[in-house]
Amino acid sequence: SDEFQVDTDIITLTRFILSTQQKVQHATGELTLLLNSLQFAFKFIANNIRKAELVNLIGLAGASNSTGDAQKKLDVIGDEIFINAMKGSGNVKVLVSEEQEDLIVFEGEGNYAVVCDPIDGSSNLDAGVSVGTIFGVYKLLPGSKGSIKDVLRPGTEMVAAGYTMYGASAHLMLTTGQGVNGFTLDSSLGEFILTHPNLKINDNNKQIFSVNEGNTIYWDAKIQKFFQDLKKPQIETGLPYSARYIGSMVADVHRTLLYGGLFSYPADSKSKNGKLRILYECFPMAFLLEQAGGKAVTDSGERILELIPKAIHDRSGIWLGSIIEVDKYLKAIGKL
Ligand code: P6P
Repeated sequence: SDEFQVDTDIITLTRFILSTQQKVQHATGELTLLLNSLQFAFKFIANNIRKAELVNLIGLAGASNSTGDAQKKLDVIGDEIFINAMKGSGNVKVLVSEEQEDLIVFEGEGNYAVVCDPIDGSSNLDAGVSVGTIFGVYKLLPGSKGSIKDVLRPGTEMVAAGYTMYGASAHLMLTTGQGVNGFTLDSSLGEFILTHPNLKINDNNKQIFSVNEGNTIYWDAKIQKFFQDLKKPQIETGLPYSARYIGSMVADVHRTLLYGGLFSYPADSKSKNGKLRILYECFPMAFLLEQAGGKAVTDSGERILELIPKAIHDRSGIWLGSIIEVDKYLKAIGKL
């Protein structure tokens, strides 16, 4: 027949947020407004990443960011887009960005603090690897006028977190503390559409580990042994684990959320506190994994979300994935 299936009742991110807002007691609609400003930033960044290959935005911008990494033009553009979107939202008071040495305090009466890595994994951009924006949201502390105290807090106090991965399409994975929901950008509509409702991590013992084995000689002996053991035939399956490592946290975590397995970036003798940043890489990913029925711990087996950063660019070792996989690590270090 010449008829074609049209879903005339799609759930956009805006509609989804409004529906969840109605369920949250005393919701003022402010978080809804903030999430709409966030989604604008994601659409604008996605648009620029798409164009990057065409107008050759990729390539060194000359400057270097607060943590000394060589900065790519898209990093600069992503950071500016994000800062302007948060400033324009009218309800963000404090902003921490991986690209900014110090936190930014906006004028106005905003009630939220946002932490973000505007383009995480950007060193892979030239290779066409999926990169992403990672973000977390805190409500300002009671009576706060906006200061560093609003963000040097445990991840358990975040009210929202997630990432948008810019791959074949843009995928937004979002939690506001009631589970994880995934949205895919329909660029012809300019809307994020709900495509992964109430996402739960695949915990069917999918034996994948994801770590940069180039750091093996820098790991402590227990961690070296842990990964050596994963490479042997496992009791449950008679097979060794598969190794999958992209080197872009958003892409590696996205695969872990959808397929299961274990992702890790341990601290080592080269990076004593680990490489990934607590506020805008570890916390948002840990929040998502826990809300999807997974787990996220530090090298010593503590819950990532209970860390309290001392400085806005502090780092931590991190192990995240399905409970069954993270528990194997906890057993290996005698925490279970
Ligand atoms: P390595 C990308 O630069 C990043 O910050 C994360 O996205 C990624 O997980 C990690 O660093 C990769 O680091 O040392 O394995 O190249």
